[in-house]
Amino acid sequence: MTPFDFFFFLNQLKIDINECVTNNGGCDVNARCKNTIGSYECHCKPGYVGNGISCSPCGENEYSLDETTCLSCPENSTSPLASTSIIDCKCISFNYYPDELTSTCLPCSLGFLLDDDSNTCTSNFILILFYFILFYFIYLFIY
Ligand SMILES: [Ca+2]
Repeated sequence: MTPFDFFFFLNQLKIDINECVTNNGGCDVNARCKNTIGSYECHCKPGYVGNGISCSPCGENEYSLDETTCLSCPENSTSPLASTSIIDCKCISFNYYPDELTSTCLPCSLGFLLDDDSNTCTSNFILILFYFILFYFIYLFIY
């Protein structure tokens, strides 16, 4: 048996060290260590990007579907650090609702207020009255 044959024999036995057992295999704390035969791999967790040895969270207004790219949330929406889905992007400001057609956040129309469910705008009588009086006085002021 030559040395080559011996190593071939060892390889056939699939003798492997599980590097992931100690110190997460040297992967980032925000990475998953995957043991393989003869080696190991580091993959950043969802919401984080990097090479696995070093992983950074996607920022506010961003989310990631894989470990390579942070994607931007739709216009007028924001998300917590290390978000993993576009669902984590919530409308940013007062009176903005999520519009399914454009997949963005749009402001409620004049005289409409955002419902408690944060999904729909409903006409508001007091607000309409307020705008009516306001425009009336602007009209009186101008003419
Ligand atoms: Ca291994």
